[in-house]
Amino acid sequence: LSRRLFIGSAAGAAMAVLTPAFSAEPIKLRISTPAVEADWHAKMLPVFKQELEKSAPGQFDVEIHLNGTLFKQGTEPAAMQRGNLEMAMISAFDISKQVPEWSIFTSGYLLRSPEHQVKVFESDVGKEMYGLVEDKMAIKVLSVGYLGTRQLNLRTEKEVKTPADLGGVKLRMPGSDTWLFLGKALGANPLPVAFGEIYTALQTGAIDGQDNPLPTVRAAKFYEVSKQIVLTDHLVDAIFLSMSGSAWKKLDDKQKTAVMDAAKAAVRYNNENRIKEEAELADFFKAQGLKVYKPDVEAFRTLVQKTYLESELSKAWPKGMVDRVNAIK
Ligand code: KDO
Repeated sequence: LSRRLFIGSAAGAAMAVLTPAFSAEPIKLRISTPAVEADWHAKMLPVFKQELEKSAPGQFDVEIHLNGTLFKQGTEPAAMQRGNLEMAMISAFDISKQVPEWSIFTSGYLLRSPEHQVKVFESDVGKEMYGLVEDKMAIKVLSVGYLGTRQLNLRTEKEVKTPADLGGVKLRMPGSDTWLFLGKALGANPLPVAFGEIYTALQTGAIDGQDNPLPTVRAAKFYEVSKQIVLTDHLVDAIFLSMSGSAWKKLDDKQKTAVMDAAKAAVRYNNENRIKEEAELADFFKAQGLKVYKPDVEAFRTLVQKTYLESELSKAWPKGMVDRVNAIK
């Protein structure tokens, strides 16, 4: 109604441009993710929506698309860059395709814990690295969420103590070079498979195993088609709640603050719940009949760190960045 009142009035038209908060049409924010409904990074999206509705009533229309139904896993950054999607939760692996400096965060055994992850991204390191994403990708990172610590989950029974025990093991990884590199660094034979196809691939034996944090192994029910979980702790993984630069630029300052605060609230909800559940899940999987055990983590850490430091990937890491990340306590 308010919009119709502006029609034909020059002053009204100017006002409509200057004060987007009064626009009758809420700003559409479509979020696309491969996450399944029961996982914490999916459950945090309604929190984002509710928080935004509280602080900016009627100004946003948040649409949540799960299970990779709107955009396929890994295609979200390009969709945001083309203006076809407003928001997504992207990984360091997605980012490093366009910003090679970011492959530092795809490296196994660098970040030490969820607390370390938060501190790193709240520090100058985070500011600098987010700046690269804005400059090179025109994507605004709103906040970092803890996806969990990645572990191995196998349908085979052979015990895994060291990287050598993964020789010839067909380990599903998401479909990009940096992900496959991680699988290889662990000693396995990595195969690219989309997240939505893991369950069937485990069930049919197309793959021997996959890696994901324990809350995801529960939420996506991978444990139903697995015999063992090997607690390698190989990657303290992150998901970056992000907005396309073009959508971000259209917001006024108040709306930007509302979006940032809602993102922080959502991520806080994710982190608290995920960390709590992650600590309890080994018992749950054991009760489901799986073997759950720690391998020789030092053997994995030593090999993986060496492999990354000697790789082509590490040549793109900003100078001194590993030391700066390590120095954050
Ligand atoms: C996966 O495909 O293994 C992964 O964990 C990779 C993440 O970057 C992220 O895309 C995640 O899947 C999805 O959000 C589904 O949980």
